[in-house]
Formats: sequence, C-alpha cells, structure tokens
Amino acid sequence: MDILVEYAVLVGVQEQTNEHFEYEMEELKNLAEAIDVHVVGSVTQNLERRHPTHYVGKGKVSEIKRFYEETDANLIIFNDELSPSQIRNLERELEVKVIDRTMLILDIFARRARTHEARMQVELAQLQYTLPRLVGLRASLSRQGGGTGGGFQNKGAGETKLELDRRKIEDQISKLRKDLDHVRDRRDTQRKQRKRSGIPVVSIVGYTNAGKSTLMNALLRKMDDVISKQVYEENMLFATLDTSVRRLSLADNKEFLLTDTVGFVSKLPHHLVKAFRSTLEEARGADLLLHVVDVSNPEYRYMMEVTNETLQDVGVENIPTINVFNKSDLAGVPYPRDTADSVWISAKNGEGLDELIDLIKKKVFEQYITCKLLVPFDRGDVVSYLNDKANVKKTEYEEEGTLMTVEMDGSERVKFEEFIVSH
Ligand SMILES: Nc1nc2c(ncn2[C@@H]2O[C@H](COP(=O)(O)OP(=O)(O)OP(=O)(O)O)[C@@H](O)[C@H]2O)c(=O)[nH]1
Ligand SMILES: [Mg+2]
Repeated sequence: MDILVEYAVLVGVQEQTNEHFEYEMEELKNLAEAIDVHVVGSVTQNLERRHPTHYVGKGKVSEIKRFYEETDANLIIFNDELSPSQIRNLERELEVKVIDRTMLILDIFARRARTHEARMQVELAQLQYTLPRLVGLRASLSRQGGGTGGGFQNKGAGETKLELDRRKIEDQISKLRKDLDHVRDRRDTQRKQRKRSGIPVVSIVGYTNAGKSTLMNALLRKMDDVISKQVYEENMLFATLDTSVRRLSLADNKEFLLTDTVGFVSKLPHHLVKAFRSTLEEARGADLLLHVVDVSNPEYRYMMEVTNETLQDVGVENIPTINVFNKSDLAGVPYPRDTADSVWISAKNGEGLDELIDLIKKKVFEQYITCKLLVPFDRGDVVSYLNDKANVKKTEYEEEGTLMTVEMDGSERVKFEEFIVSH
C-alpha cells in the first residue's frame, strides 16, 4: 500500500465524549508526515455519532470537496477506521483517494518492518483489512500497480477478477497465519527457556516515540559497554517494530534480561494488534515492566491510558511496573527524582539512570535473601558456582568446609537447601 500522493486534507468527527480529539487530529498529522504526506488542512465536525454511510454528515461531504479543491489536495485521510461502504460512498462522492487512520498506520508499519516476522505480521494485517473492502478500495489497489491518479481506474474490473483477488488474498492470509504460528511456537519455547534460566526479565513498554529504545541504549552503555549491541532509536513514529533482548549485569553478579519492543498509538488497528500479538506478548513473561512515558508531552496521561489498555488487550496484566517519566529535560519538572513506583529521568542525557537501576534492583531482586551456607571441601563445584553466579558477601574457612554468606533468590535457595545453615 504505497501512498505516492503528497497533499492531504484530514477529516475528523468529534463524538461528544472525546476530550482527546484535538490531540488525535494532531497525531493524525504526525502519522501522515511519517510517510511524507503534506497536510494542507483539516475539516472537523461535532456529531453525536459518526454517520453510518458517510462518516461525516451529508452536508459536510460537499464542504470537504470544496476544501480539497481549493487547496489542491489529492488525498483525504479520515481519523477513524471506515467501513467498506463508507469508503465506497466517500470515494464516489468526493472523487478523490480516501484512506483512513488504519490504512495510514498499516502503511507506516509496512515501510518500517525490517525483520521477516514483522513483514509477515504487517502483510497479514493489511490483507485482513483489505479483504472486506476489495470493492471500495479500487483506487488504493490500482495504486499498488503504480498508478497515482484519483478515483476510479479499476472501474472496469469485473466480478470474476474480484472473485479471483478475493481467493488469492484468502489463500495468502491462511499461509501467513500458519507461518506466524510457527514463529509464535518458537518464541514460546525461547520464553520458556529464558524463564528456566532463572534470569529475571525486565520489559520496556510504552507509547511510540517515548524514548524506549533510547533508554535501552542508555542502560546498555552504562552497564555493558558493548556498543555493537545498541538498538535503533530515531525521532519518528514506530522506529522499532520487533523485539530486542539484551543481558545486563549489575555490579554484584545479579543479571537481568532487558527487552525493547513496538510502541503503541491511540486507535492502533485491531488487525494490527492481533497480527503483532506474538511480538507484543513478549512483555507477558516479564517479571517487571518499565512503562516509558514522554512526560514532556501535555497528553502524557492519555498516552499512558492507551498503553495500559493495549497491554490489557494482549493479555499483559498484573506485572509489577515502574513508571519511567522520560524526557524530563524537556518537561520543566524536577529530576532526577524517584518514588516507590516512579522515576523521572532523561534517557538522552543519562540523568536518573542510577535511580532507575536502584528501583529495578529493589523490584526484581527484593525476594533475594542473604543466607549462610556451609559447603564441604569436596564440593568445590558449589563454591565456584556461587562465586560465578551469586552475590557472595563473605567467605570463611571452617573445619567442616567453606562458610559462605550469599544473597540468593527463592529458586536458588531450594537448589542449595542442604548446605544452608542459617537465613
Ligand atoms: N530531549 C530528549 N529526547 C529524548 C529523550 N529520550 C529519547 N529522546 C528522543 O526521542 C526520540 C524517540 O526516541 P526512541 O528511543 O526511538 O523512541 P521509542 O520509544 O523507541 O519509539 P518507537 O520505537 O518509535 O516506538 C529520539 O529522537 C530520541 O533522541 C530524552 O530523555 N530527552
Ligand atoms: Mg524504539
């Protein structure tokens, strides 16, 4: 779905209860600009409900038409997902290319997808969106063939051609589903292995462009020093479309895995969420979430709500969470600063990272308890395992063996039960 058109008018209906409407329209503009579409203006309308046949009210349709003619636009972008018949009606009456927020987001994802899995996920979502709209999307489909002209190039396409397209799309959808199921199984296995390794998993989540990848890189630089493992960060929407996992070590032999993944946006298309489920689900096995928030954005509370709702949608629930209020340098708020569950930082200039790391330690390793073990001298293997893997605070040599004071979590304590002499 390559959009070759350059100048767009945005159209949005404000339903009575929507206090975030203005921000949504601004975000729609950002989304359009993310694929190099210039926005020449917008038309909005207050309605109790979106109109079932034309999305906007009838009279508004001609106002939109006048407006795009005046501004020489050649594309209209609607702020909500349009039904197949709405697209059909609007294209017929406006005689111009019509797309909706969903197509726009799908298009951004399609351009950004790099890994094989991400590409399959985007393609699946696009086909599922397209299938019921084959007729209405004549114009958009003809665009895939390279044409840019408005409206009705495929008007002559007969029923048979349509039926053929439909069958091809259905076949492709089931093929992609099957392939993605395999990928998902593999991911499940990897997740289980990670779980078994006993290393806690900390997952970074949040709205798109909040600074998730920048935070991951900052933590990597601070704790790992291996520049080659940095992830991609960029001032654009949906820079990241897959999941990266990195292992981080704290000074006292404690380790955790850190994951960075796709960001969220309001009205993330349903098919997209479903198609990206296995990527988004990555956070499900986490022991701790870092919810990264761009606190310099006046709408940051709303962005947090959207993130929380999307997480619930994909079944990420009841996981301890630290709110990481990022970009504090732009927000004019005091930082670095932390409370029991929140920390104010700037991932960009690195301030507040110590506070964040302390908080992570507290949350992830709070079940760690210091105990004393007496290890017989013929069990050098245990002594060296603990020296390698655990936080050994003291080592003394007694007559019966090595007396070690060690900080360990529950699963390790069970493993070494026979040597424990006191907690
Ligand atoms: N001023 C300032 N800019 C920041 C900070 N953290 C990140 N940024 C900038 O915000 C932009 C987005 O950063 P990313 O880390 O790519 O954001 P993300 O959350 O990974 O975004 P997606 O992968 O697109 O969902 C980049 O231009 C960063 O340089 C910060 O603390 N302060
Ligand atoms: Mg990112």
